[in-house]
This record gives sequence, structure tokens and C-alpha cells, in this order.
Amino acid sequence: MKLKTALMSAPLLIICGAAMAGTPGLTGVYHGQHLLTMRGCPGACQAGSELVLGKGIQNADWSWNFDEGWVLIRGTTLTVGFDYEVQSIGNQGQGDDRFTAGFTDNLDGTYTVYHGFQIYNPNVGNPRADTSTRFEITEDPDNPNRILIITVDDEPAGVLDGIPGTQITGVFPMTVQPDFEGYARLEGSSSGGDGISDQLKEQLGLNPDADNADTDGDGLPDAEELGEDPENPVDTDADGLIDALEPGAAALDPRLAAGVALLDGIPGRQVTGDALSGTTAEAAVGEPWRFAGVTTGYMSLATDPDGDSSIPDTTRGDAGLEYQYGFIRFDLQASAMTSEPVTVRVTFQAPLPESSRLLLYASQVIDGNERYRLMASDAYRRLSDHALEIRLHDNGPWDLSPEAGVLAFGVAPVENTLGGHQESSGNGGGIGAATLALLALLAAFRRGRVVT
Ligand SMILES: [Ca+2]
Ligand SMILES: [Ca+2]
Ligand SMILES: [Ca+2]
Ligand SMILES: [Ca+2]
Repeated sequence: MKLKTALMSAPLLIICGAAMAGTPGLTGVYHGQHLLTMRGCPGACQAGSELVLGKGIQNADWSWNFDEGWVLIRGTTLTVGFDYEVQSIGNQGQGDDRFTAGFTDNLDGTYTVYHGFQIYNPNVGNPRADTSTRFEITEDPDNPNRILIITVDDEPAGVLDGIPGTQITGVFPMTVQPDFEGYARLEGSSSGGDGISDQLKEQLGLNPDADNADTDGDGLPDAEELGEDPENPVDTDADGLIDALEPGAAALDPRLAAGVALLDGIPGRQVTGDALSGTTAEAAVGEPWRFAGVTTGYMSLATDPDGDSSIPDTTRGDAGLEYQYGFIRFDLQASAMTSEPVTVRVTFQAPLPESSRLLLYASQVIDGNERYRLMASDAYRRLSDHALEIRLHDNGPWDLSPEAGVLAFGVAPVENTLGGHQESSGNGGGIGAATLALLALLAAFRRGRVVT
């Protein structure tokens, strides 16, 4: 079986090699974002043997200076619940210097960064290693102000293993390989011709490449909707989504949150290889509630906070569950005390899984930690191929009359590709054996006692 896998991976490598593009000799300073995928090998690393241990829950910033040969890479939280950092070799320096690593131009379209990598998981001793990562960096043929950055397989100490990234052995509970994917834009560029920098648009979640520089497509240009001070953009209805993101009348209605880009994305533009990145959703809630903030990201923990049956989102479809919609997290405010159920309707631009394959996870914040649980199937309705209605009852996991009058919750539609969703009010409805095996491994990983 393993021999077959190894044989099959060989032609794959050749295909990858032929597809390699890359732009040697880049100059200038670029700023952008990346998404990290952490892979691990329970045994020896070979293509097909790896597990996805987690992704960043959000895109994280990075800045590339090709004139001076260094990159500053910010970390974020992984979907398994702990933070990672990309550091200088030896973790030297202070402040930003600590996160700045040197790189060399290999003159073949790839660039090798020499850096430290650390995860903050006290259960396994906050492990850290010095390593390197080889990136293929390509000038976007459609926009010379933009570069596209992927991690390639590079094993300076051995034979390529067919898995993107470079093995870090003997430090983490298993051999791991960080895989960074992202993009960056030339400092000071303004592709929209409206005087607003691409960098600021990215920060605000606006699409620098949108037709006529109108991200939400409502006929009002981004520059106009941002207002007089683009650094402090206008949000007329104070629902947490700026006017330039909310099309038309939604910008005036705090009970309607529109133009919400999935997976921490940018409306109308795919940020990562995930197909739904950049597709949008909108949400509606009734009186006395209103939206006060909306964020999206890759699905965070799906965990039972009371027990040991942790279900981290780490499968990414590898074992039957697809978290391709990520999560949408809402802050709701009530204008009056109420204990009536709250009904939130969420409409997705992309179609939802069919009823028999749809699972819904929902979060609550417990002691500052976000936890996700599988929702009972009678707590929501699939209204159409694109819309869900979710009812949050008092005395359930959510406190609907908190002292501050604020309710925070997230939802994450999940596709059970194994089908046959079994009714369940607890964890694990329809979860297959492969997932359970992976979860057992991950639980051990999180406790730091994986035997490899
Ligand atoms: Ca590799
Ligand atoms: Ca607009
Ligand atoms: Ca708004
Ligand atoms: Ca609104």
C-alpha cells in the first residue's frame, strides 16, 4: 500500500515541477496576507501520509522586502486553538525584528526564507525550531503590482517527500511542515485609480481589483463610500460592516449585515485556493436585536467544552467533513431586555450542501474561548439552497439576556461528505471512523503524547 503511494507520487512531482512558474529577481517592497496550513506526518513523511493538523483561523499579514532580502511574517491562531509564530533564526531581536527573517533569491523563481517556527501549546512545551521554507513567488500576469506566493516542497536534508513545505523533525509531537500560501502588493500601489492605496483597501476588506473600484457593486465608488477619512471609513448603521462593503440600503439597516466575505476574504476575489474565499453572505435579524460586528474565518474549534471529546476542525474534508464555508461570527445587541428566541437568517451566495449532508456547528464564547458544537437539527432550518434560519433559545447554550445586552455567536455550515446525517443533539452525528481516528490522534497531539 505504501509502495503504491510512493510510486503514484512520482509522476505528481513531475507535474508540479512542470507547472512551476516563479519570477526571479523581484525588487521592491510588498505587503499582503497569507494563510498557513500545518501538516504533520504520524510516521515517515511521504505523499499521502500527511494529516492537516490545522489552518490559520484568519489570514495573517506579511511584508516582503526584495531590495534588502527580508520578510516579516505575522502569525495567528491555528484552528486547533493555539498560536504560531514565524521568527528570526534563534528568535533574536525585539519587536518586529523578532518576526523578521532573511531570504535568498534562488534565481529560479523560488526564494528560501531562513526562519524560526514556534507554536504556543504549553501541553507540548511551546516547541520551537529553526528551519527554512522555500517559496515560489510569481508576479501576477494580470496585475504587476501583485505577487502570488506559495510554498514548495523542499527538503534540503533529504529527498523531496511530495508534501509542500520542509520537514521539522524531532521537535514537535510529530514531524510537521508549515505551508504558507498568499499574496502581496507593491507598496504604494493604487490599482483602482481612485487614489486609495491597494494596501488600505486590503486592510478594510475591499477589493482593489473591483470593476470601477466599487467592491459592493451598488454603483457608489469605494472612495465615495469610505468618506472623507478613508483610514476611518464610514459605517452609517454601525453594524461593523463599512458602507463600502454593504450594498445599497443594507448600509442603512443595522438588522441587515450584507457583503460579508467568507473565510476572511475579500468580496469578489479569491484570496486563497479555497473556492469559497471571496464569496459573500448576508444575515438578517429581527427586533429588538441589531448587528454590532461580523467577522469570518476558517473554522475554529468544534469542541465540547465540558468533556474530552474534542472535535477540532482539522480534517478539511480529509475524513468526511468539509468546512468550506468557514465560520461567520456575529455580535448582536438588544435595544431592550428580552428572553425571546432570536432568529437569524443567513443567505449564502454559494449554494449550501443538500439537507441530508448539511451539519451546522455553532459557537459560543466561554471564558474568552470560542467553542463550537454541532447544533441539534431542530435548531435551524434550511430554507433554500442558499439560506438558513437559525433559532437561538434562551436557557440553551446562549444567554439571551446578558447584562451587557450583547450576544456573540458564530455559525459554520459543514458538509458531511459521507452522507447519511444521523440526528444527534450532541457531538459527532454522522462522523465517520476515519474522522474519529484522526481526532484520537489529534487529541493525543494536543496532549503531547503521540507515538510515532
Ligand atoms: Ca516537504
Ligand atoms: Ca459601492
Ligand atoms: Ca454598516
Ligand atoms: Ca447593515
